[in-house]
Amino acid sequence: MKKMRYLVPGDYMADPSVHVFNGRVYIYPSHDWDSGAGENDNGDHFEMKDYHVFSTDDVMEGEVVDHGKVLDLQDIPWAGRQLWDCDVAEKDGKYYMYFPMKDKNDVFHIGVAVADRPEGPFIPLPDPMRGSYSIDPAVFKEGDDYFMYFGGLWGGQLQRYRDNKALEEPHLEPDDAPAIPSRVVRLSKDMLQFAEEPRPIVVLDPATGKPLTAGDNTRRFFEASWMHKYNGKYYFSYSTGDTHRLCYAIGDNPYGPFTYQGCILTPVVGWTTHHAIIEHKGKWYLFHHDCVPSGGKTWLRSLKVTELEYDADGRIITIEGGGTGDE
Ligand code: FUB
Repeated sequence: MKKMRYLVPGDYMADPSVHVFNGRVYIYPSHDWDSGAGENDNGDHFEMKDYHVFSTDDVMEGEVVDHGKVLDLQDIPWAGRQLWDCDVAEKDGKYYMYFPMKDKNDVFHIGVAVADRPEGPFIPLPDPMRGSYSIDPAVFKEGDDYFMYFGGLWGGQLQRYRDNKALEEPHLEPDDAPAIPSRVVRLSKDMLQFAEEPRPIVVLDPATGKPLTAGDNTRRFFEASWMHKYNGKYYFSYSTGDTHRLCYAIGDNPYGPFTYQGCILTPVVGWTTHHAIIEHKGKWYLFHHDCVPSGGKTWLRSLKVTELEYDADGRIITIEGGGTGDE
């Protein structure tokens, strides 16, 4: 049985984004709470309203420090509701938090908040990033460039956009059409805007060389993008949403295309699954969440970590999540 650790047993934290800054591991989760909102496919039950930051110098055994509340929805000028999965990037000693939130018209955009230290506090900009939409930003640094991966279906609103334009009618593609893709965009030098039009992330079927289809819901992208690099290859990983798996695909550069490889984590207890992968002190870790401590309440998720391993060919060894996918 693989060793798993719950990182914040006293509270409900989900959607981890994790980075090593100045040699220390910093964790940026969503902060779940029991708002009483009814559960639906729109995700109204995820009514989060603030962020905390956590840090540790030893992922499996060390003390996990709660740096307290670092950003509150009521301090964000364009706020409507729902602070979902955020991420943080460092450039020239400043820390940039990217967070998805619905505006006053209930449309998701991605905002930026800036801090002088990785543990915040983060000061929000008055407006969201121009041209931003949907959810789940994850930022990856490559040389002097920073790439943001983002997007999520259903409640994450990605089906409302095509070619970066809002559609009159949201479209979920027919089963045999290419799946709706995650997006990637290079950030501007000041880290506050997109430097280009977002591009689709294409995940190819290794057997046919063609994009995965919308009906292939045990393998196609749904939400929760993450990017990491291993042995010179780019590993794009994501949740399959309604089939509750974390999967990955490998490419030769940050834009892709990526070729589908397999499952990182089988379903956990709870509907959503979400993750971050980092290396620290020579070991690799998978941060994720499940709903075991809340007794299966899908809107009250708990942060977990376990070691992640590769085989000799660079394939990630699948980890059992402990759920069935039917919870
Ligand atoms: O936490 C709200 C949403 O649930 C996230 O944005 C998704 O990735 C899923 O984990």
